[in-house]
Formats: sequence, structure tokens, C-alpha cells
Amino acid sequence: MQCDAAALGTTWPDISLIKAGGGLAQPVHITHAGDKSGRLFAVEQDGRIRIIRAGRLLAAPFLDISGRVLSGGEQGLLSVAFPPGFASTGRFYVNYTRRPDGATVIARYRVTLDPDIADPSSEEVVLVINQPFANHNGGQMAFGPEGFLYIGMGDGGSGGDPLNNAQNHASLLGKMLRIDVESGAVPYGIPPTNPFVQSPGYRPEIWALGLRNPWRFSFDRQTGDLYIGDVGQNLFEEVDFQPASSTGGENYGWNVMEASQCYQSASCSPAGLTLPVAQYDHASGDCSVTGGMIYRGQKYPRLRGVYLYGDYCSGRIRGLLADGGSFQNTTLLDSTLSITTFGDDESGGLYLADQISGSIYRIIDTVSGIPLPAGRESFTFPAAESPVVALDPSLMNPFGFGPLASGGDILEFQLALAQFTAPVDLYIAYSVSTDPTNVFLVRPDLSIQTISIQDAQQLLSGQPAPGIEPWQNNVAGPVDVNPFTLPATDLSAGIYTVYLLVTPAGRLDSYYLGNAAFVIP
Ligand SMILES: [Ca+2]
Ligand SMILES: [Ca+2]
Repeated sequence: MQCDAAALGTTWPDISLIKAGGGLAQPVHITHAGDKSGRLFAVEQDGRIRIIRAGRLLAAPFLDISGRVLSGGEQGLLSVAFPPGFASTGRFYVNYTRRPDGATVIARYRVTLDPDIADPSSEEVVLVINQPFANHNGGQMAFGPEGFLYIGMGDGGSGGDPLNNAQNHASLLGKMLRIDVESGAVPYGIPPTNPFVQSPGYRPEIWALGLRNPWRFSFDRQTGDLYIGDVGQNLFEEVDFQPASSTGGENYGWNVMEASQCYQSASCSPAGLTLPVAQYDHASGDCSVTGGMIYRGQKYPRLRGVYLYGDYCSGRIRGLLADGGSFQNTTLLDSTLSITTFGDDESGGLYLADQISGSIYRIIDTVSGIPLPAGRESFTFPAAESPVVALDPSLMNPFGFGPLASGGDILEFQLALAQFTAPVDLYIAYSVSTDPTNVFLVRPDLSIQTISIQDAQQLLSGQPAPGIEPWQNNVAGPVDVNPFTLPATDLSAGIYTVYLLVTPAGRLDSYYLGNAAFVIP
């Protein structure tokens, strides 16, 4: 199934990861609410949903149902799905493993009057699916383009699907389900266009069958095509594809086949089965696919249309690109992360979660980096809580001031830059309104060097000033550092202006000069 991308003329992105949030406990799902709030929602496996706003993790969970959730291994709170209209209805859906019996629960919750806090007592159970074994619970949910809720269900667990659930028409296990949860039917409705509503012996909730453990599926936000990462048995991991034009009913093959190889017996017929569009074996440390998402953002043209997916065991990130009727597949990055999920924000930016560190990373294309400054360009940036990483210097906001920017009393200074197209020197300095004759330069060891305003102006005129050196020299990035955290009480009152000077390595004739101000009252 693998094609030679070079022969087909594809220019693959050169991806890199920039940390976009941390402090999460076992994150397993990332999504947004589609309500233009700009919030990212991260699901913690033990039963909490956390909000990341402008790069900062809010202290209070959006939802905490850890008392209901059986967590560990493949069990836990596994996903949240926000329906179209959430901004006005405040209703959303979760998929979790229930205490004490391990059954899968699909439930509806509501937000409170505070949009950052949901009501844990608002639960309305939509669907309960009993689980014969602890593993293979699927767990992803997402609303399709037509507004119905899709639920990915694993085969129930153990190994090899001993109960033959995935091919059993009367079982909801090993299936992709599609139900109507938003039209008012209690507990849910069956879309009349589901493929098996007229078929005797079939559960009408079934949209597709023959899945082993669909660990993450997603819809292409542009086309409506569906991509499913289905975890394999001992030999192969696979990605399944369903075009937006599908009327459902696909049989993805398990446990007749594992990917494109017969599983139960040496020979089998693939007739009527939909084989994966990509698969890989376990020879290089891979063992469990984490289905991903298609990038449809604006920032990284070479990423557009690429389906990014990963492997939990190897940390490898692969790219899949639909090319007419075929698919190209390549390895984009070997990471060291335990990738549990990919997710997107409202503008189409892509993220992934690392289960071990509890961090979320933004995925960027690094070769289309920030160009070197061609002249002397100055920018004023807002004192944001979180830097905005962008390839256009006029759009980036490299500074983050942490809680101070939102009225707190800790100055947490963060600097984040995408990769540059060639090495640069970075200078950081600040001035304070109460001392107009001096500029305070950050030295490589983070100590502070006081220089005169004349020396600073000399630097900006392109003349090296004696004794002045960059904070970091000859770096290409990406940069994501947090050099300072200090109490605001350590700073005297005044208006502080922080400067970032970016010059081509070893030169001062051109630069980007950015500044951002904050006030210590
Ligand atoms: Ca199970
Ligand atoms: Ca399959």
C-alpha cells in the first residue's frame, strides 16, 4: 500500500513539535467545542476534562466525573464530543468506562452558567454497552458532517475476538455506530439512513463493522471523509478510509483478516471486505496505531490535506495523503512520545498528546520557517498569556507573560518561535519607565547586564557595542523556553517593555525587533 511519494511529486512537510500545554494527567483526547471560544479541551483518562485557553491550563476542571470512571489500561474517560449548536445548547457527550463493571457509557452533560464549568450532576445516560473484557473499548466519539454521533467500539477485548463480536450483526462491539442524540428522541434516535435499519438480525445503530479497536477516528473537516485507526493483533496496524459519499455498511474485515492478511485461517476471501488504505508491521518498534487527523489549517501549506497519525509504542508519526484513488504514506517524524491522540483547534491547528509527560504539542511544518529579516523591522506584540507561533514575523507573538498578563502576581516569561530558515542570534532585553537611561540585557547565563540607552541604540544602528553579546547565538529553532519565573513583588512598580531582537547569525545589519509591555502597579 505504500507508494513512493517522491516519484509522485509530493513534497512532504518536515514536521516538528512545539509544546502547547502541560500539567495534564494521562491525556487521551484533545478537541475543541466549535463555539468560537478558542478553547482546547483535553480529556484526562481518570475522568476529568480540562480546558486550555491561550496556552494555559485552567486550574478548575471543565468536568470531573472521576468518581464514576473505571480508569487504567485501556479503560477510563476516553473522549468528549461537542455537537453542532453546543454554543447555544450547552450540551455535550462523553464516552467512559463505568465503575464497577467496566461497561461503556455514552452520556450527555451540560455546562453551568459558567461556560468553563460543566455540571457533573447533569448526566443523562444515552447508551450503555456491556464489556466482556477490560481491553478494546474503542472510545472515540465525533459528530459527523450530518450531525449524527459516531461512536467507535472495539471488539470487547481479550485477543483475537474470541466471542466473534466484530462480525456479529447483533452486537454493538467491534463496530462504528451512528446514532441521533440531538433531535430529542429518548434516549437516542436511529437515523433512518443507517445502512441496516431494514436488515433482520442487525442492530440498527451499526454504521460499519469488522473493527478490532478503533483507537481514534476523525472526519476531514473539509471533505467529510472518515479516517479510522484500527489497532491490530500481533502483526499489523492499519488505517481505514470511508469517503464522505459512503452510505455506510462497510465491513473492515476483523477478525476474518488482520489488515490485508487472513487472520483466522491461512486462506480467506476478501470479497465484501474493505481493506485498509495504509498498514504497517511491528518490525521497527511499532505496536499500536493512534489514528490521527487531516490538517486543514492555513499556516502550513505543505501540511494541508495530510492525514497525520502515530504509533503509541514507537512514537513514530506518519503522514497519509489521498492522491486520486490511491494513498501515499510516509514516516514524518520519529518522536519519543507515547502518543495517545491527535486533536485540532477551531482554526485547524493540529496537536497531539503525550501520555507519559502529560503534555500537548502543536504540530508545525518547520522547513517553511520564519525567513531571515531582510531589513530593520519592528513589531509591537500584545502581552499575551501564551505565545503565538507563526511563520510570518508580523503575525507571531513570541512572548508569553504567564499569569501576570491576566492579573496574577507571578511573572512567568515564555519565549516561543517557530524554526527560522537559517541560524539567528537572539537578544532579550527590557526597560522600565522609571529608569529611562538604561536598558537591561539578558546574558547567556540569564544574569542581567545594565547597558546605556546609547549602547542599545548603537546596537540597533548595526554597530557592535563592546561587551554586548546575544542571549543565544546561532540558533535555528524552534524555540520554546521559559527562562524566568519570578514574583511580581521582586519588580519595582513601573511600565516594563520587553524586547526581542532577532538578527541573522553574526550580523546586525538587519533584524526583527519585537516589544511587548506589561505594568507592575
Ligand atoms: Ca472491553
Ligand atoms: Ca481491517
